[in-house]
Amino acid sequence: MLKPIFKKETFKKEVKDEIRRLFRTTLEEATNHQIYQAVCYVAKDVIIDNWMSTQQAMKEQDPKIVYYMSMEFLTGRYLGNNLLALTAYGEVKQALEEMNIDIDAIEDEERDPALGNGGLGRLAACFLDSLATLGYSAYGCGIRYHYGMFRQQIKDGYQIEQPDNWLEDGAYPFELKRPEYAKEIKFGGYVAVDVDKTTGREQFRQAGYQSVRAIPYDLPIVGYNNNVVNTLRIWDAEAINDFSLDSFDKGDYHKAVEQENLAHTLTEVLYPNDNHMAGKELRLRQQYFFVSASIQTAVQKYLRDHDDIRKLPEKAVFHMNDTHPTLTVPELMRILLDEQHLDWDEAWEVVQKSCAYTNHTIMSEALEKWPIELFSRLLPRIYQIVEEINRRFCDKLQKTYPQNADQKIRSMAIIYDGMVRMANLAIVGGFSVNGVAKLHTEILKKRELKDFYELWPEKFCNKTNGITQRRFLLHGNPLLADWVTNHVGSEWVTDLSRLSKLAVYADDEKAQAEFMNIKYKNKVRLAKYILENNGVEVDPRSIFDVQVKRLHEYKRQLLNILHVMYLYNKIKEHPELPFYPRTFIFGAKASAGYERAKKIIKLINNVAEVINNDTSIKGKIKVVFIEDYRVSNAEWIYAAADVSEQISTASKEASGTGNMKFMLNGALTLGTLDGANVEIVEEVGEENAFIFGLSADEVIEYEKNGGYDPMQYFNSDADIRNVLMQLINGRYSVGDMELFRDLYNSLLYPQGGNRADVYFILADFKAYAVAQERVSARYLHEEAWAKSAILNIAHAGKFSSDRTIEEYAKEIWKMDPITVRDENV
Ligand code: KOT
Repeated sequence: MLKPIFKKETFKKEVKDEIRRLFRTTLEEATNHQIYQAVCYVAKDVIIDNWMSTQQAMKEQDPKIVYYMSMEFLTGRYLGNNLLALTAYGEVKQALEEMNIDIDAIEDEERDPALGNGGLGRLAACFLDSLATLGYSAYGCGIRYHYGMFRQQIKDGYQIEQPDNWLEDGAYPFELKRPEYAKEIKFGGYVAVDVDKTTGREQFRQAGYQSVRAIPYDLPIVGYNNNVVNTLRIWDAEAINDFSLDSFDKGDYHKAVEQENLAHTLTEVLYPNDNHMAGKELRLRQQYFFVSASIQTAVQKYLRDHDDIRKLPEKAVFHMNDTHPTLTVPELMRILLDEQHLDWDEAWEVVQKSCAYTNHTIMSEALEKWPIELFSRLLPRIYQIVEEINRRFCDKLQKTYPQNADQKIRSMAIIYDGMVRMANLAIVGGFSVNGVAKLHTEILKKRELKDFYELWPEKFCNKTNGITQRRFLLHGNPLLADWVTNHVGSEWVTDLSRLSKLAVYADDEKAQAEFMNIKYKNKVRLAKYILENNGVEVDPRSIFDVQVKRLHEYKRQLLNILHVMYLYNKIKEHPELPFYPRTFIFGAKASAGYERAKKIIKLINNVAEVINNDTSIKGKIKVVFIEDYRVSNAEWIYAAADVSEQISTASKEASGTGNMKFMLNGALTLGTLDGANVEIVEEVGEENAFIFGLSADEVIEYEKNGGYDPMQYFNSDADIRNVLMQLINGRYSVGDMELFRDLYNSLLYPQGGNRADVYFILADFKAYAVAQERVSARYLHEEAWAKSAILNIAHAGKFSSDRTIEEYAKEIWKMDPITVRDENV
């Protein structure tokens, strides 16, 4: 129900009052940024009421709580979404219009909180949205990085990283600092043992440590139209003793300086690596910092209202978003043993019943392992506990597999070969392991985690990822959202399965024309953005063919751009052949140290430069690299896409979630049978997508046998050979034959221990080109295209994160929702 404060006249007055209070100025004098802040604070007032009501309801109903532990929450902007969730967006938009203010311009004043890299962090944000909307009690637990994902600039075709100072105003309008809930986090030192004189029990404690104070900042997560406001709690670090005289007196000056520095660097920056492990000491510190603060808080909260700590699993579950928060397992053990004085078996039972783990990738370079030396130096007591967990687990393996214990220990031990293996710790320490799409979970069970699956089949399950329709349709594509509502009613906003009712309109000419018209308008909107931000003019009547995601070799942006080069050659050779104009749109950040990925960005930009300036092809192809791809511009990009490029090497993309966002916005998938693409095609039918390339089984089979020979393709296929030669003949590098030689070499020759063409680009090239021809052919028949697009939307229901979260809640977390009363009625 709309809160009275959002009634237009009241709202206008509130905004003006807020501007006066905050900035001592008038609406007429205020900048857009000041108006944005004022609107946030007006909304925040309402949100805080609901926030408190939610806390009250939790007290009364005492639900089980899920703690979603994640190093990344890629929320994107809050204002628009919060207004939508409060069902106040329309009213606020109108009120602003009456004050001559455009709501888009106000929303545009908000910095994107970019506290994540890509899919994994965005998934966490979608999950929080769904948890609140479904009424589950949840805390997101993470880190308040001062600098999130870097801002990307393209200069001379190269990626330049600029710091993302999202807190430049000093604070974020929707956050609340909660110093009263601060926690102390200890690093280093040694483990001291005291013996209790009466019981004879050994008591362990960390001594000689350095510590920092963890300060929580709470961000409200507003459920859709249900008065629920959950909390995303991100932790910042402050020094515990700022240069007290005391330290000087005790000669502890050095320690004081160190603690100050430690606090300062701890939360400074997000590691910008996607699907890659940063084996840096600071990263491990970050992990323990937010895990310890969160687990201490959760235990304390539980004990406020309950007395038996052994029943913690009835009221709390800790979900580990990949292995990054795996220290949850030993940290909870530590608290139960050292602070709650449970014995080992009791403590272990509590831990095993309250921890669950999601695996998001099988890429070997992402597998987290830490050298014992570093781990035990930084976290001596935690290491001791991990060692004991490992000792008991290896004992169990010895007993269970007397015949082949050595082999089992080699693959399953937590500590092995001088390293602590975090995935193994997460699996042993919890009751649940899940993959993020059917194919991915099968690969985990049959290959990556085969031994664990054989030991504990009951721990394994699949939870196919999802996305929130409230951000990626309702907010990102208002024209299509209205159109959908006109056809199936508005219930899809909280029940995406309602979209299936659209299927009857797939053959309806009027519906098809309306859909194509909406798509066209969204393409105009994006074309304008591209012109303003990239200075490239694109034709909204051309096919918008889009690949936006992190830049990684396994995602194969290189396959896409090589194909563009091939098409361009064809058009130059045969200008007389009909060709439906195509705009190839790329957006991708490469990790700062990932040289080959950065080279691919440079190649895309150089190819764009050549093709976009060649008037002889009459604009048949345009290539655009959208700078600084991020959540806020992503919403517009999905809305405008015709073709969704999901072309990873089969078996490598665990799920993908961009694929779902495109589908929901009526784009057709051009992809391999990888990750969730498999399920997308299962839902919509292969005839409404363009599937090509090696299957996961085929890729895995090749890999078992040492790869394949790309040289065969090079030698036997003139098209492929021509394109590859253009990488080293200066065609796209103003004569510089070396610029792209590494890319060329990577496709044809073994490289530093790697096979040639690890990602099977040449093996899939022709199949991809043929699939692209099918795309062009289909687009010639506008009705056929519109029909497939409408069917994609109609079959996107499964891919709501609401469905995913219901599955987690029922099958893993075993939780029930709460209800929060509307204070207005
Ligand atoms: C791994 C290490 C560091 C940072 C990120 C990762 C990571 C990201 N691992 N998997 N992902 C992606 O997670 C998404 C959400 O489940 C998947 O859709 C996607 O396929 C993964 O690559």
